[in-house]
Amino acid sequence: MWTKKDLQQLIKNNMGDYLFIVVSNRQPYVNVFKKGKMVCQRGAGGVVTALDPVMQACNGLWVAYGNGEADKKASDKYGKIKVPPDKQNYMLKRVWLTKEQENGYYYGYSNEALWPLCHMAFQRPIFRKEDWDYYKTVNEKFAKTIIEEVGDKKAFVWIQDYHLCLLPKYLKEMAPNQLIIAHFWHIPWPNYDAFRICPQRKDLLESMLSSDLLGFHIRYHCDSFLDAIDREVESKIDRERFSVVRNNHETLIRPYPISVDFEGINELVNSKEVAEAEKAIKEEFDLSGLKVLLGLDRIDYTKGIPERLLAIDKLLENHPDLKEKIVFLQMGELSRIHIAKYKDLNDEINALVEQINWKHSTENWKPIVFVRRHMSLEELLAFYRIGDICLVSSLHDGMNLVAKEFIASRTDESGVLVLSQFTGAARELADATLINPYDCEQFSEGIYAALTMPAEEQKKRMKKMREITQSNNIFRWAGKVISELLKFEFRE
Ligand code: GDG
Repeated sequence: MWTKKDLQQLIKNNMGDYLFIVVSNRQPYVNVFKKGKMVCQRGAGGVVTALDPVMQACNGLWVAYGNGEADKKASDKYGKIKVPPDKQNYMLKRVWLTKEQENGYYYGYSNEALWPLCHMAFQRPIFRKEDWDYYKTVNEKFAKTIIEEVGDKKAFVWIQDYHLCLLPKYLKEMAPNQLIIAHFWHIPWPNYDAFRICPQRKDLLESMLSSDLLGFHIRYHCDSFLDAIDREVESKIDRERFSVVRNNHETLIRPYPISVDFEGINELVNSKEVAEAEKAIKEEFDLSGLKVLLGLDRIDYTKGIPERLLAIDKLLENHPDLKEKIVFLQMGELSRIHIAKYKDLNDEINALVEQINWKHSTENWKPIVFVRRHMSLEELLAFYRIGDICLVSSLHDGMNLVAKEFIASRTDESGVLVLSQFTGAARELADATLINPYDCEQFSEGIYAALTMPAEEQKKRMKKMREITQSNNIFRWAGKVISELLKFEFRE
């Protein structure tokens, strides 16, 4: 089993004098003002959890967009700041963007074109020429920033996600022999019929082939990527080796399923802080005596939140005896709210919650509690513990970490995961109750099966899923990518 220490050791033993650079849109640490004071907060999520210790072990460099309100004040004149605040053992270099650049590159091309293009959620992508121009400008800006830092050294660069698709091409053009590049794609890769509508598809694919290693969550996404290459780019595809050779350069395509810090969650979940948070949540929402169904998502149209609400509605229609016995507690953080579709989704959810609660509520009870707020990590783990069932109903999802966090939090091996078959996580977590979020009847019966599942069966399934999540943990994800990356040799 991979641990944080193994990962640090791998880097210490093999990185030598080479630089290790991580590039992402989102930063690992953000500076904000709290009660008039400047504070430095660690970002949430798997990538930071896995790569922060790696960076600490190798004095690496992390390049990201500086979006925090106090970022400029906290950084030096080059946009640099040593992090973490207490140890200061690696460098974060912030890239500054104008409002127009953020709009075109982040909200526009990344999230109104690429995000809907890659997720089969029947949301039409919008390809605006101005957004594409900003996307190119910003990717080039990231590239120049990295090259400035590299100087005449050699570096391993690990790029994260769909915001920085053109970065491999710019980097290799600027420094052909100094960089070995890995790119991890955190969202699904669509099938060719969906992908081919993208006017910039050739530029995207050709740039991605400038990487040495390209990672997706599951094999199916690797296959879809190779199909796109087959149709669009003149190259030699080796389906056995999962590699593409173009202009004498080989790119390896590999599946690396991302995960969570299983051991870290297991330690923290039994702490005093989590126990206190658990008590507070139970009191706040008056959950005693009720079976609790949980939902937790960024509010995004790919996560199937309306479908989940409709399944609860159907469940109560088909099984009215469940009234006053269950409650569905959904937590949702607002996301990308500047984009019209996200605002509409929010309104749609409000209307559905209102309607379903009105339809089924009794004098002392309503079936749905919908809360929009950000939770601390302790609250998050407490939240996973108070439920009997966790509902993950994405219409399409690269992996879905909520599912894995729920599993990791259930140290007593109780609880049922109801999981969409369209998540990457469904490949590993086959002992979940798998549902199709588009099939309201089947989804609601899945919830009913979960509610009535005998304790012994729950335990059997949860145990298996915990074993899988423990061994396929976040450090394994990072360790596998970095081990492969370290096998490449620099060109002379
Ligand atoms: C993309 C892909 C892939 C949410 N609310 C709070 C909070 N969260 C955390 C969860 C979880 C994370 O946000 C959401 O991760 P997901 O994997 O579910 O989804 P995306 O944001 O869409 O991520 C996805 C992922 O990249 C990684 O590759 O799995 O498929 O779409 O970790 O816990 N965390 C805290 N408070 C909250 O209120 N602390």
